[in-house]
Amino acid sequence: MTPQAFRQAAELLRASQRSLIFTHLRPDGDALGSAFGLQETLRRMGLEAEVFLPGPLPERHSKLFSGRLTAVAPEELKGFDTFIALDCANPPRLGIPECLSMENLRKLRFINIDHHRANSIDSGFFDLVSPDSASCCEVLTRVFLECRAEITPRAATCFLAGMMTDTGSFRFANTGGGTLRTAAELLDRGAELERIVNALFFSKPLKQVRFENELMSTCLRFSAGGRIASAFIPRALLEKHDFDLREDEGLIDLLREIDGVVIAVLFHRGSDGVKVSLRSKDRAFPVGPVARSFGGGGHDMASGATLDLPDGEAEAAVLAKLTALFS
Ligand SMILES: [Mn+2]
Repeated sequence: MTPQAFRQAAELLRASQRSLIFTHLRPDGDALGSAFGLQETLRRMGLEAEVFLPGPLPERHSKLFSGRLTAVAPEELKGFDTFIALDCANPPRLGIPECLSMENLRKLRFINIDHHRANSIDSGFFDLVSPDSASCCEVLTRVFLECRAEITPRAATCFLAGMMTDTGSFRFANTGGGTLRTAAELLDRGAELERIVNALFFSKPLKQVRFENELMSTCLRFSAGGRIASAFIPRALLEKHDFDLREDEGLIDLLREIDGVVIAVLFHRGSDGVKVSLRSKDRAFPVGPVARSFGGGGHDMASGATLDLPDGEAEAAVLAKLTALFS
């Protein structure tokens, strides 16, 4: 990605008058940090910008991010000149309400900014997809650094929160030198690290701790001589602890952090089949191809799929493919 592409993105953003910002369904820290950091930065430029998020925010995110629209009536679209999609790899994941329709949104200046290599949105106006960046927040920060826009402490906090979310606080392999340099610029601009860490990492609800303890003591199993750790999350356990899986992005790390484990696997029954999440700690044992063989997707180190099979069969099929990687 050339500096010109970042500058061009900045010019187009500056030329907006009133932007409507969308991100992906079930937004994570990167999606929310991108949306609210961009909103703050555009407003600081004297421009108007609204973030649209239909669903509720997870508790820990509401400690960092606020000020969103939960609905936009079709007639209100006339008030916007720019539609911005952030951190979203494909159109269905934007979760556009039927009443607005993608067709109508495409009539606005449509700016698509993302870091997913497989981004398939194709805005028809301007796409900035930078797979070299570890997060969408890193892309946006580079855009604003490139054009020397003012990044307020509030925006810097949003962007750093997103960068930390998508890099596992700079532990994942996507962390590059550029990631850390960009993060350093945000700290210099007043990003509140302590607030981010307390909100995102030191605020686990007690019911979640109790749920995790029982999961680990009753459902953990090992395959391939301890190199695969897996757990099938029983629905009864979720109900017992009143725990919603959507509240959690880091559950699989309980398995990944175990010494000797190379691949971590979590199963649970969703509305359309058995959901499996896969994480690898070693590039020599990629989990992307395994997920794709079951119709799923993702990359070498993190992937997932949905299997239309009974619980036990789904679990056995996935573990058999994974075990074969070690033979
Ligand atoms: Mn992201």
